[in-house]
Amino acid sequence: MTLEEYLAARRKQVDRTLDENLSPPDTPPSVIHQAMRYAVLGGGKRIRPILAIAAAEACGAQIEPLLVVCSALELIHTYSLVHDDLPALDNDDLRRGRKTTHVVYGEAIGILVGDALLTEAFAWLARARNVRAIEIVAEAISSRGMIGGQVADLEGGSNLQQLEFIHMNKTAKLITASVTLGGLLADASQDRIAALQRYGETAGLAFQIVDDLLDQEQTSAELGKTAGKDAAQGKLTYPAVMGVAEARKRVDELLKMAVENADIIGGPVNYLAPIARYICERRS
Ligand code: GRG
Repeated sequence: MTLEEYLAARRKQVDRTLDENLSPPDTPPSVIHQAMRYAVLGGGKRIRPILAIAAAEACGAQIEPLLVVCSALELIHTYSLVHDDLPALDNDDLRRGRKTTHVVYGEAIGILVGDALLTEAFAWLARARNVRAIEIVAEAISSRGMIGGQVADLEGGSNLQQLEFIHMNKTAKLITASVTLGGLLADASQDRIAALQRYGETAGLAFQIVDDLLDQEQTSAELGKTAGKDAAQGKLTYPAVMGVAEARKRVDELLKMAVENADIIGGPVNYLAPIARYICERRS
């Protein structure tokens, strides 16, 4: 299977899992369930659940029983996008090529959709009956992880160290938790879990540097979200701090480390290295 075929097949499985496990749109009160489905089912690369599935697969697991647990990561990611787009934060009206959830359903429902998705995610994660797996994900998105990164981003920064703190926490920790979750679900050895963590940290940081580069290189239509926001908001980004060429070089260095760790993990079906390349070479 080529990487494109692999990503398309896994995306289809994740989309089907999300559709089948989210409450039907007529569940009372229907507005919240319609809005949750609008937020989650409207596209997206599904990279976090795919990374968890790919990690579990590389460590020898059968993936079908793990789809619900891995898809919980997409609920968490979507909650962060819905809340990030709210007027109090980024105040954005375009996401995944469509109007943002609060623009369609109103701000109050936008807030509650995020809350409901986060809660639903932990109900799905609990199906793994694996307390360590739940703890790893919770820690990654806590005030010492994703939320902390978002707060540091709001406060702004002026140097590379602050920028790396924001990117590691806001983006890389959930990506690292995704691959670690896959390893834990597959009962992987400590050595493999450690390699998955290093893979997640390097591929996760590269993911956000590429996001910074795309924000200034691509159009809103190509990205499906508002482009050029970082510069407009005077945000600290990798290209702003070190220039485009150095930022690309840093992505290449991180990719090399991610691929080395993917190779350590091994396994007969291991798409982690090509997924890291895709993360670094993507155009949206
Ligand atoms: C506001 C709760 C809250 C958290 C804020 C993750 C985050 C932290 C905010 C979301 C906005 C943002 C710029 C996040 C950085 C991570 C990132 C690059 C998100 C976009 O992820 P993709 O490219 O999006 O995977 P798709 O649409 O493909 O799922």
